[in-house]
Amino acid sequence: MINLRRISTDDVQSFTANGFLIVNELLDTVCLPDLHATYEDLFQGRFETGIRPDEVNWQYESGKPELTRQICNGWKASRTIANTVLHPHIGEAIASLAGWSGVRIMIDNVLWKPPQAKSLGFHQDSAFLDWFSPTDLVTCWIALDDTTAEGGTMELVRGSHRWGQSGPSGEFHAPDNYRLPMQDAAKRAGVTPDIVPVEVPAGGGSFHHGWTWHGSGQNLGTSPRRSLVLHAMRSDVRYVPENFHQGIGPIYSRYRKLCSNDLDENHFPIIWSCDGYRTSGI
Ligand SMILES: O=C(O)CCC(=O)C(=O)O
Repeated sequence: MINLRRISTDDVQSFTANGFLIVNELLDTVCLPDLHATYEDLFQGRFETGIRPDEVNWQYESGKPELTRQICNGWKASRTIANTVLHPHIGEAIASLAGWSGVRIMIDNVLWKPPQAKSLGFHQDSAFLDWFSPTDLVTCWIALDDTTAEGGTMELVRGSHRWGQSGPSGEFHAPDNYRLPMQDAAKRAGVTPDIVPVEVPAGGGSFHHGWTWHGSGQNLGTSPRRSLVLHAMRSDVRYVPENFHQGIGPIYSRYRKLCSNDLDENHFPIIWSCDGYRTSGI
C-alpha cells in the first residue's frame, strides 16, 4: 500500500538543504477510495474502534462550512488511518531522512479543505513541542487528491528550517493573512521567502523538517483537498513536565505515566526502529 521509493543519498541531501522533500509517489492509489470513505466517517462522528480521536475540530453537525476540517489522531478511531500513518515504510523513510535510529508517531492530522474553505496559518511544527525532548520532528504529508496551488495545497518555504526558532504565533484556522508569521520570520532572518507549493498527484506528498515554515491558502479550486499527515518524533524522546503548558502539551501530557517521563507506546507507538523493534498490536 505504501508506494515510496527507497530514500537515496540525494534525497537526504535535498531534505537537509531545503528542509523538505516532495515525492510524486507515496501511497498506492488503490488505497484512496477507502481513505476517502474513512474521512466521511470520521467527520460524521463514526469512530470504527469506538475511540474518539484526541482532537475533533470539525463535525458535519456543528462545523463551520468555511473552515478546513481537522481531526488529530484519527489513527485511534480508524484502522484505515492507522494502517497508513503507522506504516513501517513511512517510518523507515523518515529515519533515513532525519538520521534517526527509531521513529514514533506524535500525532496524525486528518485534513479536508473543501472548495472555498479557508487557509491554515503558516507555522513551524516544532514550536508547539516543548513538552517533549528532543523536539525534533519530521512530518510526512500525503495528498489524497491531486493538489494545486489554486486548490490550497500546502506551501513549504525552502531553507526556512535554518531561519531560527520562532515561538507559536498567529491563528492556525483561517487567519486574515495566513503567511504573515512566516513573512515576519523571513524579515528577521533577512531573506526573501521562496515558497514552494506541494503540487502532486493524489497519493504523492512530502516530508518536511520540524522547523520548516509551512501553511496553506484558501481552496480557490473546484475539488476538495484532502490530506493525511503523520507528525513523527524520535523513538527515544522523553516528556518534559515543566513545559506541559506549552503548545499542545496540555492535550498530550495527559498520557504521561505517574512515575516516569517515558512516553506510553499505547499512545505514541514506535513505527520503525533500526533493530527491527515495532510496538506490537499496531
Ligand atoms: O495541509 C496543510 O495545509 C498544513 C498541514 C500542517 O500544517 C500540519 O499538518 O501541520
